[in-house]
Amino acid sequence: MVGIRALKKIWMDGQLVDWGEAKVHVLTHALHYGYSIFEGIRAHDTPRGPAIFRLKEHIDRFMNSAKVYRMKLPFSAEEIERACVDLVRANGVPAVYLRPIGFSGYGEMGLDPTKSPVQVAVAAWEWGAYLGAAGVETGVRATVSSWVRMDSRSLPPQAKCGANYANSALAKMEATIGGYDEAILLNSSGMVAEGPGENIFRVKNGVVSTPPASSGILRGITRDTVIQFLAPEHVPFQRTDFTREDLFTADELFYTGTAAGITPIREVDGRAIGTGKYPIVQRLQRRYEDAIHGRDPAYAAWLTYVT
Ligand code: PPE
Repeated sequence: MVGIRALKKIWMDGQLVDWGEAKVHVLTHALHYGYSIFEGIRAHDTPRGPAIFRLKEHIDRFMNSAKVYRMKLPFSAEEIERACVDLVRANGVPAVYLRPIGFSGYGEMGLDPTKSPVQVAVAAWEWGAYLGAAGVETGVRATVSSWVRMDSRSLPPQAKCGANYANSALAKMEATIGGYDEAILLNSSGMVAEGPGENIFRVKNGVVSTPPASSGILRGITRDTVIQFLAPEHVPFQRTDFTREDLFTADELFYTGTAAGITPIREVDGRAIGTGKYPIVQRLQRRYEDAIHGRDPAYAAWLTYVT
């Protein structure tokens, strides 16, 4: 049972290999201890062919995740960027999600990952709306998780490490088993942090806010994109911590992420958010769609064309 439709190629350790040949051994170190770092990037169709959105920023974050974890990647940022471009071209599908991953490979078992070789791969697949196409239009139903977002003193959330996603998976499963679409995690101080795979924003009285990086979140690239949209939209903005009850009383709430795009939240733990209309979310969604599809020259520098 595979949900993903196989494309032609995967880039693995410096080469494009056939999809079915991108394999690892069962004693791959990262499979046991979660010692992997990864990225999620999207390519979209534009009038000038496929373009990868904010590739450089994603690969910069990838290199920083490796640095935090002392992972010596055998490829440079430029080589991994080129791998992403080559992969989109080789698969011939314009709209894909790209997943660069660095991990401790097959070598030694035991907790010191530096004893195993580091492998790097980039895969691409077609990934629709992360929280459902309807959710993007009408909003999703969220619940505040009983799981606390892991603290930066135990797992640094700004490094996109595979291990962080065990915490995310616990929250995600709890939400879906409870009949919700998605979770919202608080941090160990009880303030709102983020979703299992998304950042979160709040709109109140025309002001947009989002928790600061110090709240223990992944510093999302879509989060940064939305922040950069607010000045030209003439919407005031602040980075500030907010509480669970600030969620309930918001006029609009939304998730951001490469996978999720900009997805409004219509309900938190059975409380309807605002009036059920998303005027600011809709303006941001329009600007985002124009930017990623190459229709807004103001954001041309964010696109890497695959020609
Ligand atoms: N917080 C977390 C924990 C997170 O995983 C993501 C991305 C974000 C915030 C938003 O970051 P950015 O994509 O740079 O705007 N989550 C990725 C993986 C999702 C998955 O299920 O896999 C993603 O959206 O690509």
